Amino acid sequence: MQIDKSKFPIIYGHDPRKGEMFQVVNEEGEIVNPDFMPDLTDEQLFEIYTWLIRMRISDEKANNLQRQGRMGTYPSIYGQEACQIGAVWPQEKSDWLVPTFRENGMMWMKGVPLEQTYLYWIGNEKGSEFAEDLNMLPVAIPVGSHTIHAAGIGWAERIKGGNNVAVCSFSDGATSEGDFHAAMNFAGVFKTKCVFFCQNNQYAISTHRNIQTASDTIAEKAFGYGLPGVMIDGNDVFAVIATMTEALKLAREFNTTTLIEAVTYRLGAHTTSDNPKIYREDSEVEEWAKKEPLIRLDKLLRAKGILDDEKAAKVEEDARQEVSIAAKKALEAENPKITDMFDYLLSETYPELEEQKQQLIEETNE
Ligand SMILES: Cc1ncc(C[n+]2csc(CCOP(=O)(O)OP(=O)(O)O)c2C)c(N)n1
Repeated sequence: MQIDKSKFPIIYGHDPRKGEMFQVVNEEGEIVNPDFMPDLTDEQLFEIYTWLIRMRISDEKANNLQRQGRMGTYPSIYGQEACQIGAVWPQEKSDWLVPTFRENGMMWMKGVPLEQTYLYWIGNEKGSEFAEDLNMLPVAIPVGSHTIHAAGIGWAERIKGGNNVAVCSFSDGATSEGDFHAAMNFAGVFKTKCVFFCQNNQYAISTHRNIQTASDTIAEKAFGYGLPGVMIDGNDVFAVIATMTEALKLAREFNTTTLIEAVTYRLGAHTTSDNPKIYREDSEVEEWAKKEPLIRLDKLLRAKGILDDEKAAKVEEDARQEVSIAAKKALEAENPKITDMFDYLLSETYPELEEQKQQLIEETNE
């Protein structure tokens, strides 16, 4: 079926090759593209604000837990919350989320309780045991590897005549991996029901985006695979929601995968093991900090009379309490048994593995 491109004005109306970047609300909190402002009630706008605060405080808590030696490691989403919210907000519950390791906020919105995400980063496998009805894959640590899984799911959905879309989230560094290119090629050839959502947060650990790829934008890589690509302001939650809404529709109705490049910035460290001061200037961070997603959302909501100091203080207080409870639950959770690694790795065991398991039991008295 021929796509009527005029029905997808964000995706087909903004060409990354011309340097065009889609935005709805600017850094000052002004709606600069009113035709594209998602149709949201005041309650929904407030809910989006609340999510942003909850994510920010949960992030701060995780960093603190790691510094106190109570969490193994943690990848911060500080500064990337608009992407985290906007990528999930328009999804149907039955759509798939195929996340990389920096999607703690997306996973929370998708339905993973926060304490479970904390458990994951504490090192407890229960952190990956999701509810049966949650169409979500576990966190992918190998960079870019999950793009292939997403393409497969999107293909299966098409073959089954299903209506669900596989949303795959990753960052700029993943687009330099072979898996990403195989997945994009597959998505183009086999017309999969996917959205590839790239949070270009400017760094792959210490490698800046400019030395990551020679292409001017990440979005334009889509064209080589016969797919649409669009570059958007990833710090503008409304741009992300509007674009993701269109991309989901394009996948659902026309089996066409969009590559969205959401331009954002990782304000924190790569993970708690990283010291970004070694490879980037404070002045660069300060410049990006002016563009972060909360400032403009706060301004917009206050201008609309939806937010004031009292309401903001209450949202923060509630979030702190909620996050504290989640952390307590995660810290008090039972440790997995050491033999779990044998019991849950393969569906069927074999003699050598059983031998190793017995040896471990004897050595550890577990
Ligand atoms: C295949 C593979 N190579 C290397 C690593 C080590 N590693 C972990 S995160 C990372 C950088 C990823 O950068 P990017 O995709 O931009 O994601 P970001 O961390 O910025 O969210 C690397 C190289 C890995 N996990 N997997």
